[in-house]
Amino acid sequence: MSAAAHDNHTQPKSYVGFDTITSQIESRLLKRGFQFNIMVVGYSGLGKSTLINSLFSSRLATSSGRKNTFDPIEKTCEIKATSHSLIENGVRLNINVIDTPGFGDQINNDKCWEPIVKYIKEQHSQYLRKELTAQRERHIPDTRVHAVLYFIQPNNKGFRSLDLVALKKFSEIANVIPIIPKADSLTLNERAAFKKVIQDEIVHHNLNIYPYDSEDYVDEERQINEDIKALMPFAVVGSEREITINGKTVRGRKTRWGAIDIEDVSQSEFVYLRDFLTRTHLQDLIETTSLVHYESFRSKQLIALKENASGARSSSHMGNAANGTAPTVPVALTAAGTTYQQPA
Ligand SMILES: Nc1nc2c(ncn2[C@@H]2O[C@H](COP(=O)(O)OP(=O)(O)OP(=O)(O)O)[C@@H](O)[C@H]2O)c(=O)[nH]1
Ligand SMILES: [Mg+2]
Repeated sequence: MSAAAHDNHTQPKSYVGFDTITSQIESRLLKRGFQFNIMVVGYSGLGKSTLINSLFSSRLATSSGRKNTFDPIEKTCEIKATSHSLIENGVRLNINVIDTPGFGDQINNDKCWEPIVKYIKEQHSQYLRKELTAQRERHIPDTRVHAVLYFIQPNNKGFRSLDLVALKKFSEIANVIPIIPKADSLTLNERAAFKKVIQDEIVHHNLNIYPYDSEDYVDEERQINEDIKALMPFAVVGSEREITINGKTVRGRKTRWGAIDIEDVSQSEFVYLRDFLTRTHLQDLIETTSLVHYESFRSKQLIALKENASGARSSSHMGNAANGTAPTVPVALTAAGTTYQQPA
């Protein structure tokens, strides 16, 4: 584009009214509501359900893993999605909480990340199939996973080998946010040291943790992302209970060392995580899922389809991706058997 075309700003002589487009968009979006799909992954009992409930100040998740050592171990990592609708000041947020009980519970955990990867890809695949139909819906229901909260055991050591493999796999296909849960089990010094170990391992193993750099970001957004990266992994304390501290009722926990208000930033980074997920990056998480992760899945699938189609033009059931016709049954998109339950 030439510089002249770029600078050609004209102020209408009288008020036209197209500046209302932002409120027109707002009212349309408000009517539709927003969809946010959040997944929690980590060993049983690390406080996944408690944190989700604390984050959205609602009862969205119940503990679904093993309650005691006598309970049978699930055969595989099962995936359970539940839907909820939250309304705040007229804004409706539909949340799918995707729980992954059984992760890391097996004697051999070699492949326990597999059903999770399959689930994430399957949501992309479903979306793509709907996009490719001749009469596609105006609003394709979005079940793509927008954020994966990955819980690291607060053991003061570092990643286990399963964590490393799982994080590598998940971060290639979704926005991964590492969490140190039950931060009250570490002293402040231990917590700082543990965070440093994790941050170094993330760099050392080249894990692509959200948020990512993008040319589209302005300086301010870049700075926020730098600050977030310096803070990660969020060392949080979760609680669904209310306790009284100095005459004030707060959500907190009573520990051996005293009472903790989970929103007290000197003791828990819960507020930083909540602000990050809801106040600063909610839209970016949704957008990045669509523009980065889904896009990469989509282009790989379409290239594969095109190659298949050119390799077997005579095959009657394949479409021709090159001339834009979608196959009746895109072979590359057919669902592999999964063990998850769809939200109601
Ligand atoms: N000390 C401490 N305990 C916590 C914290 N968060 C949760 N808990 C407790 O840890 C136990 C397990 O919490 P859940 O939220 O059920 O853990 P989960 O990861 O969802 O467990 P599964 O669903 O079994 O995989 C409960 O007794 C919680 O009260 C925390 O921040 N600190
Ligand atoms: Mg749970």
